[in-house]
Amino acid sequence: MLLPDSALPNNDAHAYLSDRAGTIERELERLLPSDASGLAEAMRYATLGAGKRVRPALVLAACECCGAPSALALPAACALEMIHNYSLVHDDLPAMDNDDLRRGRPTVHRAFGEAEALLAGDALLTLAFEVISAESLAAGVPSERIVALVTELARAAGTAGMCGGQALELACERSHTDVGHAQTDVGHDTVREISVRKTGALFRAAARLGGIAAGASAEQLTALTEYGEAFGDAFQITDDLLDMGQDQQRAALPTYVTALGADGARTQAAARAGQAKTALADFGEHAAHLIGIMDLMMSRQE
Ligand code: GRG
Repeated sequence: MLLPDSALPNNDAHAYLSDRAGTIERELERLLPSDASGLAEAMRYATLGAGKRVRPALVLAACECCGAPSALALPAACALEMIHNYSLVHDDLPAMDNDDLRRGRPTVHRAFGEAEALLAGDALLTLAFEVISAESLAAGVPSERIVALVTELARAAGTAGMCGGQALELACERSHTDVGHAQTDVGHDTVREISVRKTGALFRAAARLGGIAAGASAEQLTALTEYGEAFGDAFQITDDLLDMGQDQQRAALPTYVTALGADGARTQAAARAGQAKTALADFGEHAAHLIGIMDLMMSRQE
């Protein structure tokens, strides 16, 4: 059950995020398959019990910001989190980043095998679209809004968004390896293009999905879009700063830190976080949770 949307103080983003993460966890638990198959087990392992749940919390907060109950946006929030988790499973595979650990435990392919990890990712992506359509209908979201939600999610996850960004990063990585250049040669524009699509598209979609589920006006949706885009930039730059010098494999990838330097990246992150918050000015105190989550992400240490 969702807490009544007004039950949490506006100024405590940590409490808000933790409460909404609990709601999302319980709903994911219900929505994921629970049969005895290895596929269901791998999907649950990939999704449950870890993760900050930032994207789905943003979906709920954006819906509330527009004055609608967050229950209307819960299916879209869970669908977005399923897509995020599928992307992590596939990103960890040997053909991509070849990671052994994710969220402090063995990656899905390490725990279940490569073919099983591929299928678990595929099944999470597919389930996301079942959930955002069928569960939104069951929650009482009008059908024209559901069409817009499905379109939004598909665009964010596909060629124009996350998959396209990942492909661009791969191409960039390979061309630089082929000609023997260091990744430090990759400029800010390319880093930004990769980041906006690979990471930013899901944050942009998070803010917009909440607005669409709520029936936001065109002006409200524009403001939420600006917030989501700026949030995505600030989040990725902060991530690059946190990753700085942490992982030799990641050091081969172009980042905001290699493109701007650490000080330049910090300045840029702060500027984009400020723009995210300013974009919500017309919502007044209804935007407090969205603003609080932005601040929380800027101060995170992992
Ligand atoms: C394989 C189709 C395909 C896409 C992969 C998004 C992506 C593209 C890969 C994820 C790898 C990565 C480290 C991306 C940067 C974005 C990012 C910081 C993801 C981690 O998000 P958090 O911090 O993770 O929200 P949790 O674990 O909290 O959910």
